[in-house]
Amino acid sequence: MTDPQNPKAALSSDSIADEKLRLAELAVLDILDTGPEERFDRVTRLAAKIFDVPTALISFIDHDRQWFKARLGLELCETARGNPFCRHTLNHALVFRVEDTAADPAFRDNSLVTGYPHIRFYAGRAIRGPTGQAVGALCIIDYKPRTFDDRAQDILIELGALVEAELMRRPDWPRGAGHSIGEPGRPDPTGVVGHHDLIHAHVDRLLAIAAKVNHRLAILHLRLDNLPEFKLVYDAGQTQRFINRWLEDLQDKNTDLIYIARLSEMALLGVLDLADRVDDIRRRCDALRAQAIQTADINDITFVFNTTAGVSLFPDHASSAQELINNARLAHARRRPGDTTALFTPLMAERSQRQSLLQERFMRAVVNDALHFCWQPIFGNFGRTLVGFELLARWYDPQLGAIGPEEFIPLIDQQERLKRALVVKAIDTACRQLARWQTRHSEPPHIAINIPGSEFYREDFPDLVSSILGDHGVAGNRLILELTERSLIPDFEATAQTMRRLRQTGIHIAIDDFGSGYSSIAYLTELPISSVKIDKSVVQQIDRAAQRYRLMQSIVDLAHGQNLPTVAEGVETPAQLQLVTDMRCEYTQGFLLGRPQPLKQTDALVDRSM
Ligand code: G
Ligand code: MN
Repeated sequence: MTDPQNPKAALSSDSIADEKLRLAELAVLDILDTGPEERFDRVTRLAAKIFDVPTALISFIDHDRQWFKARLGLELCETARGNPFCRHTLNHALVFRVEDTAADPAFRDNSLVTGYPHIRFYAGRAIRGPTGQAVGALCIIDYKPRTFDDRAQDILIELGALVEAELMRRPDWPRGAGHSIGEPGRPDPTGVVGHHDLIHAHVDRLLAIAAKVNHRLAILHLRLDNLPEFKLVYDAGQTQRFINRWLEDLQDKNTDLIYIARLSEMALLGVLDLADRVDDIRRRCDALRAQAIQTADINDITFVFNTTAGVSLFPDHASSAQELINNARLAHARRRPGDTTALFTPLMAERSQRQSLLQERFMRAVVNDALHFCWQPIFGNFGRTLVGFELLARWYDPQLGAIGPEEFIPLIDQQERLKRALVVKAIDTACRQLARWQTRHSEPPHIAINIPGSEFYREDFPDLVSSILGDHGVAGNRLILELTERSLIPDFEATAQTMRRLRQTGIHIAIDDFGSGYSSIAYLTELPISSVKIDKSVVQQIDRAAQRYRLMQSIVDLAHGQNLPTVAEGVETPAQLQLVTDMRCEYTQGFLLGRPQPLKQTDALVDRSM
């Protein structure tokens, strides 16, 4: 007769085992030890009438007691929490019932059955707080056995929903100092199913209350940047305890920090009650971040967390927890280098939307092999001879149009596999073409390929290039690998070593975009490179700004001092072409002489010129 202890009917142990989370939820509701209220008494009266029972109760389960908010037909105002009726109810997804306690060995010896109030029949439905934690129960009790069918169960479930709705209707927040409603101490929340749903629901409730009392909230995405350092020294248990202590401490010291939770290993979510302040939000967040020094009594650990934060505001930036949390995370991800706290702006969302759209469509393009290459000719400045091409990756999306590498390369920066695929495809395309050209021309044009630093520095990169050259039966001496100065690491010895290994197969190396970044003379003097490509940001200004003209001239002279020829990139006007030629710059690549073009035109140009 006892409802079978069917594990499927019971809630997952995750959502009930965490007593601390449950109690935090109860604390938010702030209902314990409040006086009787008509809106709850109404439900117990209704239940008693519908089921024709002498007793109906609404109770909340504190850590050591069961406390009654509404009680009809019962003298007690609280009982010890250990009683099995409420324990089962809390654990039960639907309705927990015992139709006859005297016939049920699990209950017949219980003191609430053998003594006051002599329960013979019990049916209870868990009451959940806003984030889904079972905080209490609505139950009906009789002193004689009863049957309880599915229809009765449905009604009790509905009545329970009424109680829950009443609970939500309490505009009792925010309160004064020391009102901690967070749930810091949740052990390893990462990977707990539904954890983020709980957090969202919790924050949503805070938003609803804030809207009612006209308060502004700041949603913080806080990152513990140097947590890995801590974990190098301390084990998982110590780390967990330390962070919990730190979070509790943070809440104790900041009464306006009304919620804090761990979103993931490294990231925390904080909610600050700004009341009607908003002007000093960044200062307030920085102050909060600065409280990172913690001396925990666990093994006398002292540690300073380096934290960075992204912040979004309610109601300014969004109205749902989900969006606000996303916005705060976005603000964090898009903060300027060096900034420790960044406030969300709508522009960030726009950019990120375009980026996710691009990302998604780009992945599809890669899968469908829809990337292709264009060939931009490079000419000698003395005699206007065709000397080679730069192979440029292009992506044409039917909806978005042509998208240049400056936009799609950053999309794959974190995607090693895609980057490698793109590089292999470029080298393969170049070698295949060289193989064809070398059968027709004694002096085929050079082909230059852009190589990302992360690929270049891979241990097996020189071997990869050699093997592709071998596949097509071509020598390396017509291939130029372009490396931007930004992508090179300051370890000249390591860089030079890789370059020397590549040079052994005859491959040339060019420094690309020279003059656009932290141009180092050492790149030109200490590395075994073959040419220097001068960035278009320099070249395109030489006919307008004297200072750029002098910079260009210095770079050319510097390169010549090392016996390195130069390529002027981005030449668009005859005036620019004249000036770079006068400077004795050897080669030109730019729209004036040739745009990036498809292979067919490239082949025709080669056949005409060579
Ligand atoms: O930095 P890198 O050498 O990879 O630069 C090549 C890029 O520069 C290509 O995307 C190409 O389309 C672009 N480009 C080439 N010539 C010109 C030019 O004359 N003007 C402009 N604005 N861009 C050019
Ligand atoms: Mn290039």
